[in-house]
Amino acid sequence: MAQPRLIVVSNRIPTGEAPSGGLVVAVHDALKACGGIWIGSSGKPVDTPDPGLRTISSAPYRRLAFDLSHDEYEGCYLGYSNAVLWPLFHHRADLISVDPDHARTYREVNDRVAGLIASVAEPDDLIWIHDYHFLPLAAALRKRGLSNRIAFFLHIPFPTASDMPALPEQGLMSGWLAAYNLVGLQTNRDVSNCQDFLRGSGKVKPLAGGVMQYKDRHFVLRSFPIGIDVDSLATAAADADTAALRLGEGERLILGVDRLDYSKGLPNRFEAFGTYLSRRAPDDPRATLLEIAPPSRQDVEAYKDIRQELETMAGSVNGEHAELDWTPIRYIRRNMDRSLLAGLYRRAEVMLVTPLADGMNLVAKEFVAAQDGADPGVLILSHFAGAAEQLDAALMVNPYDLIDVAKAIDKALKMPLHERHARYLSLIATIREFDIKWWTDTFLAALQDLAPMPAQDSAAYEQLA
Ligand code: GDG
Repeated sequence: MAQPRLIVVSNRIPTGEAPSGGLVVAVHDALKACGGIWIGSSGKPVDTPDPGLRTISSAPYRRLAFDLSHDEYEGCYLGYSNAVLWPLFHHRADLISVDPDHARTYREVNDRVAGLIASVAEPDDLIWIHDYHFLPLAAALRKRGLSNRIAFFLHIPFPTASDMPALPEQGLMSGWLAAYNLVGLQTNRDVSNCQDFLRGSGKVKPLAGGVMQYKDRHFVLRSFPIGIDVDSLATAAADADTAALRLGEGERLILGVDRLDYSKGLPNRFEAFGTYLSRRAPDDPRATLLEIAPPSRQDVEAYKDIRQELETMAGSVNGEHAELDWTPIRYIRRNMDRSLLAGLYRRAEVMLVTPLADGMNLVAKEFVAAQDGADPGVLILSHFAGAAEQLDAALMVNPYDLIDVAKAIDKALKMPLHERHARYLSLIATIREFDIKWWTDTFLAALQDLAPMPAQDSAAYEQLA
């Protein structure tokens, strides 16, 4: 069967010549194979936005960007996407900042972007929309009469049915999702949360095999855990030069790598490491926690406090436990070169991945891919990372329980080679089987299997989009 053309929509598109990073490369490969178009925002807001799509490149597929005005960026991106949906979907309804103007701008931007997509889409194109910035996009496309096969993939967790009432627009959510042919989530836990919500909305009836009935039409809800490009990470890790990182004689390396985000549980991690240091036996070797946490979304209010909190916490742990020749926490608040990062994964004996909520967490998978199979390090993983559903051979922890994490650090540092090896073999087999190619292939095959959605009365979509 001929491959239909693919249109991918994501918040950002890579602007450079050579795309890097797992998802970007995977989408790039899929677009190269099917031919098609990648549409995304140009990033920062501009004073006089171009009303149309701007071509960034045309080969081997087209990359088209749309501009956001300052009001659109503030209301849609900072306001609704990152100060309402992101906290709510990460179970932090206490951090949401509700503003009806932001919700309206979010819907208006989605409607405008739908118009831009409709101007380039052809009837047989597969349309693949990424993430929470674009929940109403399919409804806005259907409103314009598009019957294409349209899929949505949510990279972050789906909220629980008890979190959802904090969203003033929750009444629209089932209609937004039902306008897609396929809704992909990271984990089975997300699918079950989404099903609970849809059932509770009274508008959607789950049928067998992930099929959902909404009014007189159907859509499919399934999990597709995202993976990584194992070989490229492993090669980068083996080739990297990390000599600049100097540790004392016998000093052990524990690593953390996260965007600076409250969902990643960084203060808990620093505190748990402090607890480990307090409980450590005097003759245990020294362990240093190297935390790399590049800042993100600094324009959103809730992100301002976390940096302050973390720096205070690092100072307090170091003040209590440092020696003249040892600083237990080294904290780098900067973006690190990808190959150096891969080398650090390989050098670390323990990796701490302790989010309070996370769609998947690619860092956990990258760490395993970077290991030397003959002498692998140990992954400590939060139950609340999506990756926990697949990577149960890691040392699983409750990030809220400081003593649990402290004990896991101690166990990881003392783990004999045969146990490290057995755990590594189980982890790497899963990561290899469900890699990034598996993810794009499986997702697109599932979408291609579905029938286009018959054009409906566009008035039904007017209230949603
Ligand atoms: C969202 C979901 C889901 C980090 N620091 C540096 C750096 N990184 C790279 C890592 C990794 C990526 O950024 C982070 O990915 P995560 O999956 O850990 O987290 P989010 O950014 O929150 O991503 C998440 C993901 O989407 C995919 O679906 O797993 O749950 O929240 O690749 O290596 N890269 C470089 N320098 C750094 O300092 N070069």
